[in-house]
Amino acid sequence: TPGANVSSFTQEVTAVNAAVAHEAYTGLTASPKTLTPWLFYDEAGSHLFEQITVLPEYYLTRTERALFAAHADEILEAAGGVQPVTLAELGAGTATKTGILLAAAVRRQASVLYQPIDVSETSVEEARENIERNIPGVVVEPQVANYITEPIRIERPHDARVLALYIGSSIGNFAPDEAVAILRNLRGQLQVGDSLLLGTDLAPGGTHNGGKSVASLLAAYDDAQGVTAAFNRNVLVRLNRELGTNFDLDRFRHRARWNPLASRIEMHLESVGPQTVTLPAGAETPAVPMRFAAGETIHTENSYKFTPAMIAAMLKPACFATSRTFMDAQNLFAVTLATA
Ligand code: AVJ
Repeated sequence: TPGANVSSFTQEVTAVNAAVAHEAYTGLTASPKTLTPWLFYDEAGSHLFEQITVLPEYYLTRTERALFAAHADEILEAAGGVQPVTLAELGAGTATKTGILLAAAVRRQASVLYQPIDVSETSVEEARENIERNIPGVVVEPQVANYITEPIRIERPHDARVLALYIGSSIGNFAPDEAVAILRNLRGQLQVGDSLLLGTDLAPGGTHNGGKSVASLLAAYDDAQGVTAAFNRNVLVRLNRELGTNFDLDRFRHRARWNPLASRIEMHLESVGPQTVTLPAGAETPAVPMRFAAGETIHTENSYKFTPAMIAAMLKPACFATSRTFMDAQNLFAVTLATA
């Protein structure tokens, strides 16, 4: 009935609001102040991220796409062999790069089931439209889920082998122990013979790496056009709109830092002076005045950068065996194929 639809929509919206309120309250009353990166991806933030992926400084997306283009057939051959495959993607977004792999899959079998899983309903619907329009033979079954907090289910039509995709350096948002937990959880859905394709950004310096300096890495997270700055600040726009906070956007600066000990880029929003921002009372939380000292930051994102040893150290405890690693000529980015 229409009534049932309205109420399930309302429940969903309420659940998202509650999660946003919870994250804002716990993160902003902590010391140091933090916000979780999934808060970036409202409609405006998802759009800004799409813009980031085509920036000249942001080499990640185009480098990974080139690796897919060069090795798609090899990847599908290794993942499928004589059996059909189904592709399931964690954090699929709009799935712009996945098309290359799906096109390779439909060259090998008449029909391919593609299962994109993402928190953003608008993104997976866009993925479905693009893929079904452009790649005949692919059937898209989107799943709207937070793969960190909610169980996922992967379908296996006609005993197909699963090729799970966790690409785009999405895993880089998580600390090493969380990353292993995510991979273990995924491994629990897979059977022996299934595969994982993992996309990771590579660390600067080091013997594995000729082509990446800390400066070029920082530029990828602090671009000349200010798109990444807008993406970072958008989280404050979102909190102002959804929770009624009164962040003054002109009083927080975008900062990107390289943390060599943790091997990660950190994004922060830095208070330009002393100021107080109010977080209004929520259902279960009182109104809180948040005081910022000059130069104090909200830590909004970690983006881990890997060495080959770090990639192996993440896959092994999750019970995946590395079968192939593909890197570009400059060793900017790695795509690792592993078997369950
Ligand atoms: C979507 C997590 C892979 O870490 O490079 C881009 C997000 N943040 N610019 C990344 C992001 C700033 C991106 N990931």
